[in-house]
Amino acid sequence: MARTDDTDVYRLDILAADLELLPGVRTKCLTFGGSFVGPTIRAREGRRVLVTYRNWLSEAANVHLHGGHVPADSDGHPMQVIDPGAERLYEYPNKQPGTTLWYHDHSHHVEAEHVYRGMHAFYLIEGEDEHRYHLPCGDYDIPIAIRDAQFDAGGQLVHGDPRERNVILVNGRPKPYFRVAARKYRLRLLNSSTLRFLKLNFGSLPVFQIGSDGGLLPAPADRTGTEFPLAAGERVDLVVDFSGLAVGSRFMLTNQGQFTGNDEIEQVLRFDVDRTARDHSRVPDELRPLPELPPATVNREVKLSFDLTNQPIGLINGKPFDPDRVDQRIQRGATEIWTITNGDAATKYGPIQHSFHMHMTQFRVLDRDGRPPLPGDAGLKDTIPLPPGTSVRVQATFADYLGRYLYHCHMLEHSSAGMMGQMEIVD
Ligand SMILES: [Cu+2]
Repeated sequence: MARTDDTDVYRLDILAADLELLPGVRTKCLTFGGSFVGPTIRAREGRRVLVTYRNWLSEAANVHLHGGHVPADSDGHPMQVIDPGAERLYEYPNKQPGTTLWYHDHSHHVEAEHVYRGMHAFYLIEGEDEHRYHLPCGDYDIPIAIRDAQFDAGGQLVHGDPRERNVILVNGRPKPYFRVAARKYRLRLLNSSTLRFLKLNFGSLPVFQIGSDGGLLPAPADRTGTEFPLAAGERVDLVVDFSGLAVGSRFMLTNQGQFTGNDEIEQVLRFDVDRTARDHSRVPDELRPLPELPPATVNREVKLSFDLTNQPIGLINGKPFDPDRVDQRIQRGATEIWTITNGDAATKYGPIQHSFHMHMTQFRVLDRDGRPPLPGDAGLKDTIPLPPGTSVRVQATFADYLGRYLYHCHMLEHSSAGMMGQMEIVD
């Protein structure tokens, strides 16, 4: 890493690595920087980051900064890949509120498999205002990536039937434990699964939601005792208070299983309280005000569905992704309302879940089927669940950059099968 006055400069390799995910077993992974999860990049609001990725794989790959407001040629468009042996420079201006982003592969048709096999990592932007809130920081600010996986008898990852993905990995480890002090922690949770919806549960521990995908909320929301549903790619930023637990006690974060039976509660991450610690952090009454919501001038309808006649084909407004086709032309600076619908309420396989992710900008959820947004829809969002047969209205402003960006289902096997559209920001 190098630093100049206004820029942090990194080099990272995209490479295969044999890693110990399960105890005593080497698993072949595809990685950023040789680890699973890849290295966390810590950026600061207003300070540029340049990353040059060299691809040591025998196949093309690329990098998408999920939730980042970045120039189009640094966005990891599926057709802008890094060929084997080549490298590519990505520019991240970090001109957006501080938040929890992640980066992952987005190469055409294979993003699901690449992410599944390990190409994902955190990218944290620290806001200029962040020190003011006295949130837990340093050793008490922990990014946690949660996802499922299937391993064969030899310990190798199987990218097959998602219902067989019966191992939950937390930062790349099954059922790990984390030693905590009896105090407040900031936990940044990411669902890094390619398909699975999580429903995370902290039981009776005091939990405050302080942020969502795109940054801090205007005020913390007391979500003690509520579940945290997270679609693949979604994040939630929490302050969790362990101070009521005695030293020596343990606490289990659980998930309500999606594929293994509705009533099964999976153990995700055990917290072992092993010490006390001073805690000057706070859950303040107020956090960062949300940006103004300018009036929208354009309305669009976007419908996600499958063509299940033969091999499933993912569709948006009836068409599979075509990199040579622009589906929505958007004036730079425009504010728009998109009504996004899940058209798969009743397929021959039953109702099918989708999610929605927009590149280039963060949006706000206005309503769901005319009703108020869900608790998880609060704040600035880039990824939301889209249950079968439902519609959600979101509002976004497309500022600063020109060029082609994507919107798609973030169940990555669905986007790999074509459930993606292309927008072009024009003057
Ligand atoms: Cu989908």
